[in-house]
Amino acid sequence: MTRIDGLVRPVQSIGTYQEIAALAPPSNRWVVFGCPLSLDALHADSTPYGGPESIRGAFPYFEAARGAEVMGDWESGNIVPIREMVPADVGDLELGDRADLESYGASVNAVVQTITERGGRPLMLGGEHSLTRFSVDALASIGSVWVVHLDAHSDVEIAEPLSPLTNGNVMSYVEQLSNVAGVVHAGVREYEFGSQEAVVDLLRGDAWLSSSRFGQLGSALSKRLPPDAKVYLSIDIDVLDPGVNPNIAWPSAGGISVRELVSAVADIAATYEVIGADIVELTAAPHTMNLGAIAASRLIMALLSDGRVGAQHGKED
Ligand SMILES: [Mn+2]
Repeated sequence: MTRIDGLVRPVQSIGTYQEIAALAPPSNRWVVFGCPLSLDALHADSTPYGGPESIRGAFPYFEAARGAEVMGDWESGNIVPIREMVPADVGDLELGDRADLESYGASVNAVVQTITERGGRPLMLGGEHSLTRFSVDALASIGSVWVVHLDAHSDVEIAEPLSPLTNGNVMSYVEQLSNVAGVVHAGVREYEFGSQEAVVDLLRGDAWLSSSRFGQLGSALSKRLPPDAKVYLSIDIDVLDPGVNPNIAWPSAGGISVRELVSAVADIAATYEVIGADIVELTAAPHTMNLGAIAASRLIMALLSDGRVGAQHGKED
């Protein structure tokens, strides 16, 4: 029996709540877990720990199904059996008395390892982007993985040696993991500061798509990734324009639309074997509708359906 301290049953679950010790999902079924952790002081005018709860609260779809057999998606035109999409939800990893990121991260690692050992696919809802390092590291038994990173910020640190892990340099840590074949980044639009040589190297790297080039992600991936690539998708919800998602710590204007993001995620999920994912950096919005959580619920539908839901119908490349 697996025992992971700190997993608690959420008020509302996405799919079927299961204790992780009893987890036995059908093969490749998604398994949701929440990480209500924020170490970022800039989560100022919102509740920093409320991301996972907000996403679950904004996810109405399986309640809406009420015993229906299938669901039709206007965007893709696809009709999908609902039972194939319903994930297990093992709850939220509470901070409890953990003192630091490393000990919380060790629990994230244990949750992801347990999910993959039981044949499931982990979907982490956050919370801190820094936790992606622990989630990807825990996939080592699956073999080599490509990370697709969607974010307003590069999340790399160009100075050496690296500072301790934060949500601002997490991709520098992810790139160093021995099971990571490569990282492709898209949606980036914030500024980079550093030495002439380091900034030139970073901005001319061909694994980077700025926000205005986000629509080229599909072709950029097909040039770099083998067709049988295993993909881990890390979505920092601040990749969306802050006009459609203000519930974040580091807003950056000039972002992409919900439709562009959902469609890109659906395309990736339909094209590659997505073995795990995270949707991170969402904060709660106590006094307003949580727009980022509403967007996240559609991203989750694209993932749960392996891209059968959310891609734009009749789209031209
Ligand atoms: Mn980030």
